Amino acid sequence: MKKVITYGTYDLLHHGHIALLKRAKALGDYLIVGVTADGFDKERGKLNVSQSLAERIENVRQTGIADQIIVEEYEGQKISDIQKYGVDIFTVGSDWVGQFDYLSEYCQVVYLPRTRGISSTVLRASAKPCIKMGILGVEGMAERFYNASKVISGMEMAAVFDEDPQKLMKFCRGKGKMAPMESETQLFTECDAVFINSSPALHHQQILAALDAGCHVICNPPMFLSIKAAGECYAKADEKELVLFEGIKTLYFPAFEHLLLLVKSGRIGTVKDIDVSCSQVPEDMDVVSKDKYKGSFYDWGPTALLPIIKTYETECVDCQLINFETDDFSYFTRGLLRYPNATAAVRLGKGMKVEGELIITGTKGYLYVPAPWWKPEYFEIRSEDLRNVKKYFYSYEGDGLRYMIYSFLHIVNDSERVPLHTRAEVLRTTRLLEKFNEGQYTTLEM
Ligand code: C2G
Repeated sequence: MKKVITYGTYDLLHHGHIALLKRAKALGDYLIVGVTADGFDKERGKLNVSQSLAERIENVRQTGIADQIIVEEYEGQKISDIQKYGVDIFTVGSDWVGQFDYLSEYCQVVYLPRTRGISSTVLRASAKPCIKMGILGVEGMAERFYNASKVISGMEMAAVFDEDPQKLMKFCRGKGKMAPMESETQLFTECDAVFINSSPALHHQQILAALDAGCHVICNPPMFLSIKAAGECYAKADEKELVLFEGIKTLYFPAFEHLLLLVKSGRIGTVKDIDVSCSQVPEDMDVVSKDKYKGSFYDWGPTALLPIIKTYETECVDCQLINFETDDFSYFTRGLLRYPNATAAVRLGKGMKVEGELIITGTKGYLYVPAPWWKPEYFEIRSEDLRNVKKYFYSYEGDGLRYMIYSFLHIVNDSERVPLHTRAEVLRTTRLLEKFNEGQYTTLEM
């Protein structure tokens, strides 16, 4: 009996998939179909899959062509499947020519012609309108946001505005469809959604204006500097039925999502302490140090507080901050946070370098993420018996920003979807930022 294997996502199953499955089956007597797990698609950068694994398996099952369906969960699984099931032929569509030649060491590799004119991407695009996205402010993250958006279907980068006309024109150069706008108002009118990439001091007014004009908002952290601003902006988002999303990219990395779930499941027992460090020494420190909102606590606070706020799920009882500063700019912030039954410590540097690791300490063990933990690829769970270290490996595509943009888009398209970052969590961070903004900390001269 000749065994054939093929793999795919099979999102919104269409006649191109079916033709491929039929041709694959015709190559032998028994067809195994590997359907990609959601996590695997995410890791290989395929972010816009609309159907769940269960639905996609059901699609394939209903064709009646597959003799066996398996799930493809990780890179490298193909070799192990071929050996495990005694496969004679591996096949896949011609869009993959050359990419699976390495499997010919294990079985015959056949690339079958792909059906023209149909794809899941086309079907997804016709199912949902394309979101027109704008950018407000061309400095910092704007370039990376623009680049990451290119790989995401269902949205197009349409317009941009910056107060500085020269910087605006420079940003638009070479970006075909990106139209420079004459004002903030024009930007909000032209777009369905906007990335607010300005100084935190401007966020409050800009968010209100964007929402008023009917734009969904994704905003650079920290989104708010006061609880009052947060309250007003969320009320406006509710009134207009629009999404207001704080864009902290760490939260959407596959590894980070998983480590939070492991901690929640009690894998390291009850969490009693969290130690978080982040730092950056920018090349243009002279320029950066002129803007107080680029200082250590404003810049790193929302990211550093994420693992703490996500794990403790309750209000901080006491927070002591010590800040090294000159002329209102903070270079280093050390914080000690007390929760009803647990503690946390942060060390945040801007123009000062610390070991950027994350340690979540529990009663049974601890979770360790090496630097830079905010772009996690790897972490360990360690316990008393040091031989018993469990290691977790992940990968991410690009610089990781695409996972965040994709989550934003998902919420924009599906109002029932629960955001990963809740309002209560944003407010808990805002409370600490407000305290800091009011100067409630101890100062040391830099
Ligand atoms: N296909 C096709 N014609 C189309 C579209 C897709 O023949 N118009 C084929 C693809 O070449 C692939 C299969 O249908 O062999 C499944 O396609 P996808 O669901 O897009 O999966 P893909 O990302 O190609 O995954 O490990 C996963 C595999 O590498 C392939």
